[in-house]
Parts: sequence; C-alpha cells; structure tokens
Amino acid sequence: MTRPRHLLSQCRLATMTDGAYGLIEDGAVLIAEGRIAWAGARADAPAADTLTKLEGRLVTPALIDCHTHLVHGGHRAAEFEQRLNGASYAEIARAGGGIISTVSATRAASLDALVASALPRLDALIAEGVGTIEIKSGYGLDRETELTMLRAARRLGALRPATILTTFLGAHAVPPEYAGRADAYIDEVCLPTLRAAHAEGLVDAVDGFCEGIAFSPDQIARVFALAAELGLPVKLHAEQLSDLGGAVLAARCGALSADHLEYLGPDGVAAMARAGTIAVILPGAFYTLRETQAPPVAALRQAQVPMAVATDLNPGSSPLGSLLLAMNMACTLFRLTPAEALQGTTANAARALGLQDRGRIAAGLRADLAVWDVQTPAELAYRIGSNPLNRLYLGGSEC
Ligand code: DI6
Ligand code: FE
Repeated sequence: MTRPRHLLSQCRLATMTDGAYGLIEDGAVLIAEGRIAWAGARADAPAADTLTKLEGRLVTPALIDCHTHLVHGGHRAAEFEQRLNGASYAEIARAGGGIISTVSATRAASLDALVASALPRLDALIAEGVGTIEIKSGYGLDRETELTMLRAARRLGALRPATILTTFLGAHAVPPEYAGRADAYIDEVCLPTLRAAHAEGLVDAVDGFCEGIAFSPDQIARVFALAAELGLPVKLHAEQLSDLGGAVLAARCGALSADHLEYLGPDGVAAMARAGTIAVILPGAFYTLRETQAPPVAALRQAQVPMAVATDLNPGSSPLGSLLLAMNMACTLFRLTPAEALQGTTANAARALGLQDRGRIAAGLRADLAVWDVQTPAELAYRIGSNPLNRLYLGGSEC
C-alpha cells in the first residue's frame, strides 16, 4: 500500500546542504514513502495528498547523536562526589573505580534490566529531536556481557522509531581479571568477542580507547586489523587525556571519526584532514572532568576537518542526556559557531557514522525531520536547558 504524499508547508528550512544552515525562508518539504521527495520554496511545492501548515516554524534534519554509551548498568554519583572532594578521574580509574565500577554494575544486570534502564535516556534524546543514536558496548569486557550490551542496543532500536547504530568497544578498559595483562585481554577476550558479535549481526562499527589508562596504539591497531578483516568501519577515542598518536592511527586506518581530541596535535589534525576522518567533539566530558585544554577547534576548522558534536552520554565522564545542551557547550566552551554546532549534530554526525541517507534535507534522503518552536537555527544552540521541539518525523512518520 502506498502511503499518502504529505507536505510540510509554511516553514523555514535549515537544509544543512551547503556546509552552513542552507536556509530556505518560506519553504516546504514533501514526504513520500518515508523519504524526502522534494524540498524547496513553498511557491514551487508539488501537489500532495495531505498538508501540515507549520506557521513559520523551523525545520531541520532530525538530530544525530553519534557517540554515546547509553546502555550501561548503575550510575557513578559517588565518584562525582569523590571528584568534588579532590580525587582526579585518572586516580579513581587506577584505584579500580571509574569505568571498572560500571563494568561490575553492567555485568550484574540482565538484558531486560539494561534495556529498561536505557529506555528513559533514549526517550529523552528522542524527545529533543534526535532520530539516530549510536550506542557503544565496552562496559562488559567479557564475552557474554559485551554481547548482552549490544543485544540491548539492538532491542532498543526495535522498541523505538529512532535508528540505533551499535559500536563494539571491547577495547574500552582492561577488566580487573586481566589487570596488567592488556595484550592477553585483547587476544583472549576482545578479538574473539568481536568475531562473535559480528557473526550475530550485532556490530555496525568498532571503537577503542587509546589512552594511558586504557590501550596503546599497537593494541588498538590489532583490534582495527580484525575490524578491517570483517569489513567493519572503525572510530577511536583519541587524545582525550594525552597525545598518544591515536588520531594519526585512526586516520591511517581510514576511521570514520576520531573522538574527544583535547590533546590533538598538528600531526593528528593533518592526518585527519588527509583521511577525511570526522572530529567528534564531546564537550560533556570536558565539562564534567573540568578539563582545561580544549580541542584545537581553530586548527580543525582551518584544515577543513569536519566537526561533529555528541553527548558521549555515559555514567562517568559525561552524564549528559541532552544533545541540545552538548551543542550549547560546544559553542560556549569550544567556540564553535551555532551553525557548526548544528552541522555537528546533523550532516557531520551522519558522516561520523558512515550514513549517507540522512543529516540533511534533500530529495532522496530519509524523512527524518525535526520541527522546532524557534525562528532561527542559532536558537537551538543558544538556549541552555530548554527543549523547543514541536514535533518529530522519523522515516516520514510523526512520532
Ligand atoms: N572516554 C570517556 O570519556 C568515556 N569512555 C572513554 O573512553 C568514559 C567512560 C566512563 O568513565 O565510564
Ligand atoms: Fe566515549
């Protein structure tokens, strides 16, 4: 059965098609079969079966959160308190807290419990216009729990109209049973689990944490080699706390993105520019950890490395459940322009996930569209803690 052709009319369009807002002042969008059939000036709009008049509201592509750890057990409010009492993130991690405390809580949780605890976080993102969400594993660090996390992410995708993409992050931390034996963990757990997860259809991309408290570039390179063998795209947590050359490695491996990047140096910027690797900046972690070194945004801009913005939603370094707030923080803390912030959660976020069918308003793309109660696109990044979403269309259906 064909679905009616539906016209959204009397709206301002931020199409995000020109490297900036791509504004169309008095616009319209035709939705047919879940796709954008046409977008342009209202005066030129083709005929449709049904019509929604948006009374001048702004329409953007539905937002995309391209870096989250949304599935996890428990929370780390106690560490928040410890940090406020003087402990550093790295100290807490070395003492067996940090990521490892979430590993314990995640291992103790059932698949159903992981799904149930993640749903409110997912729903909050959807409620502010996010239509595509990447979710990483990496709090299991054993075969069964890594698989359970990825199955939970897939289940979330079945329960909600948003698109969920999964990323295998087995190289996130060394679990306690392998303390001091990171290489053995990679060989005995991480690589076989990646094979198993891929065989079960649970993996859309492969990520790692390249850091002194996690894995070396050589160890990450072994994970990426298996990803290449399996035909999976890679991305990397790189240069978050120090410069180990993670971004150069990621670029050399043709990574979709390198993420965090506070300590990224000129070599990394140049390598990313050459490889077309997207810079995903994560102001929630910078803010939470009270980091003082910002990612080299001016250098990335100058080298024309596309920037994306994401929540990094996780229980430790970024308990940030709002992508709109991440956009505001990217502007205020990192000096992105509001147009760059919106590019970062639409067109460039799609690229960071290897998606060509969304993130812009153009004929042929998925009809994932957010309608906002604002006049100008800059208002999306400008407001702090408000949610002006009016309605959301995903795959052409209002949700
Ligand atoms: N970098 C981060 O900011 C998160 N993971 C990572 O590799 C932190 C995850 C956590 O603290 O639980
Ligand atoms: Fe992360």
